[in-house]
Amino acid sequence: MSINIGIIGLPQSGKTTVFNALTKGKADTVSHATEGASPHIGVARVPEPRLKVLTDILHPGKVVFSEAKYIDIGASVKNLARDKGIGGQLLNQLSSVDTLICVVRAFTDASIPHPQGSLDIKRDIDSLNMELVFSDLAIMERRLEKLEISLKGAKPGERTSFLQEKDILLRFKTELENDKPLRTLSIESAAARFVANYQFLTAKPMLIVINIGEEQLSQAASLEKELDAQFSGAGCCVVTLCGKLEMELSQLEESAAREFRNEFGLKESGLKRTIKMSYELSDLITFFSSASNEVRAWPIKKGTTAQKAAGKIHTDMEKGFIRAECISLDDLVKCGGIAEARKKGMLRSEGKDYIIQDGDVVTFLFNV
Ligand SMILES: Nc1nc2c(ncn2[C@@H]2O[C@H](COP(=O)(O)OP(=O)(O)OP(=O)(O)O)[C@@H](O)[C@H]2O)c(=O)[nH]1
Ligand SMILES: [Mg+2]
Repeated sequence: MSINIGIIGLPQSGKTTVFNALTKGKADTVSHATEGASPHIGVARVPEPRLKVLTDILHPGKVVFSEAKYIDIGASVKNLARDKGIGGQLLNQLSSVDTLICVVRAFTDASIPHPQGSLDIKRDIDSLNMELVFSDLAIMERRLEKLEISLKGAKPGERTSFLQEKDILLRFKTELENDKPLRTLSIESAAARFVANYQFLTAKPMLIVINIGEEQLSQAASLEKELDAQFSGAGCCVVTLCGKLEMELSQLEESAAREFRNEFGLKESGLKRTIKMSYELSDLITFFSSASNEVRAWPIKKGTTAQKAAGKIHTDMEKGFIRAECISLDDLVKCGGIAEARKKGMLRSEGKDYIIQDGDVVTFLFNV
């Protein structure tokens, strides 16, 4: 499974720059993207220090990290600054992502005019949030109109489910009208099904990336703290990132980049944190597989069963699932190896309904 993260933001906020930094990409940031241009797509390796711990114990020939896919949707995001709101192709592209990254401009540069005429981080976050709310409200209204028509012609057996849907949509609508994004609500399972169906944008986790200039690096932490207090909440976090500098560093050899970072007093963690936060916001946990001389990190949704997790590696493993041999990374470290863990009886044998835990090291046994 790969996780899809869509990058949005006002024009000229640094979306493509941040995209390049995250994915070591080289997409053009000079020319404005044109209407109808195809989005930039790239992947980033998700930082996972536990793979090093695992490698030191198991000495595999190969180590594979989880990946996150980033999509710089580009051109059509211009809609965000206009009255017409999110629609058409942009809405389709946004609906299909798991998580949103919202790039907000904090850097100052006289040669790059701000589309709103002035720099105002909070105003820009508010207006992006509002666009997402409007988009969801429009979807709801369209669906409610259709439901009214369906209700008129409904057979007695169909009425209950239509009425239930209407009820849920009206409830969501009230919350949105009170500026409450759907991600902040605790939604019961019947309603959650509808949310998943409609792919509401405010139901998606969101990472707000504050794109600061080099000269703002010394205020990065305090700015992040201030905005975090105001805008973070359920499924939403804030991070500051020096997009332009990180993009330039991402194009350098690792050793040269390290030297540069030291000079700037720039911790690697800025970029890594952004990747990790966007990954974790997506409600994912990581388990590790170790087989045929390869250790690998796998992303799965919280609550995934052993049998379903096996299917992420290979469909045959899911179909022919027998059992999973599991151990937490902590226990494996204590034992010093798989063989020792087995001897000590620390290697658990789990059935198909076992819920995989973050940090489990798993070997699946299966029939072909
Ligand atoms: N000085 C400075 N310039 C930046 C920074 N981040 C981005 N820029 C510049 O701002 C301009 C726009 O950056 P992009 O990354 O293309 O922004 P965008 O949001 O993708 O723009 P559109 O796709 O046209 O909406 C480019 O000239 C960047 O080099 C920064 O931190 N400091
Ligand atoms: Mg761009």
